[in-house]
Amino acid sequence: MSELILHHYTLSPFSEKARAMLGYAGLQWQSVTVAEMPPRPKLAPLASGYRKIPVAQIGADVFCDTRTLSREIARLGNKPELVVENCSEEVQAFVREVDLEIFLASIVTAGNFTLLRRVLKESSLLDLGRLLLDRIKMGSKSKVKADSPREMRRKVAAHLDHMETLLSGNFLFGDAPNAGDFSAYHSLWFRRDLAGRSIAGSHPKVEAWMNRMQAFGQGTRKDISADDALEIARQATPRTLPEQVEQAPLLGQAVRVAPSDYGREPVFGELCYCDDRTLVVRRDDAVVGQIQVHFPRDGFVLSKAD
Ligand SMILES: N[C@@H](CCC(=O)N[C@@H](CS)C(=O)NCC(=O)O)C(=O)O
Repeated sequence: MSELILHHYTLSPFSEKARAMLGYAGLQWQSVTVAEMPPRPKLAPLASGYRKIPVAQIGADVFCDTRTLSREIARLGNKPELVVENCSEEVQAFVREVDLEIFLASIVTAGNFTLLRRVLKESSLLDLGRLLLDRIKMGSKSKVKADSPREMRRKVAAHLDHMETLLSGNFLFGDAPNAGDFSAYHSLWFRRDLAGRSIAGSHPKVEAWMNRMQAFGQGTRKDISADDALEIARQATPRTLPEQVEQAPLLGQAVRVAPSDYGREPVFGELCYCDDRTLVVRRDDAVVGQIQVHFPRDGFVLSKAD
């Protein structure tokens, strides 16, 4: 069993991206199911203010955003192609677009009765109302400019056409999958597998690719409780970080780190490591003791804490 714990929920596309990468890497992992919206009191000591899902944990180290999480999965499963920075410029540009613009357009335009029935299987009507309000509030504070529904539908259709042309081999960028495939997969999973929107007729190669992606499975999952995960963090010591080679301006100082797009709730702590890919913030938490919270550089804003 790897020490990796994934804090996630069933209906979350980015959690599905993480589950799919864990499957591709053939890992055994531990699972904590969290609520679809805050408050998440038992995740809070670990996530430290970061509100997006999924979050991964290895002992007293916490990984926010699937970009940092994928590095851990790549390391544990020896799959360097899962790390976006290890891929070509073309793949990196593709990932930037699909993980943000295409994701938002796919999710916002997916809604239908099939999806409603699926969501109501996981939660009550009252909870669904609360979830919608939560997401409207999150959207209103977002820095990402919202397109009209028509433009979003056009973007999704153009994206599917583009994928169909990319698929001359088994995967989007060749014979083996890489970070680009996993970024494209989760939004289409939401549309096809949750909302029941067929792509087989109009985009047969994309449909066959989705099936190939799903054939990797989700690895071997062992459910543990949120209390178990907290206890694991409490018992652990944060990992030794690589030697700091460049002098970063805020190193050793109290900082604030927050996503630059949506769900911009910040994490406060001491900046203990920084390179061109990663930021690590150290915190002393009343519940779990000392932890290190890891973020990607890309898509996060680092500033001095007020
Ligand atoms: N860039 C983030 C995006 C994560 C994301 O947007 N997650 C959604 C769920 S799929 C979320 O957190 N929604 C708000 C919530 O669940 O509270 C990543 O790669 O992990």
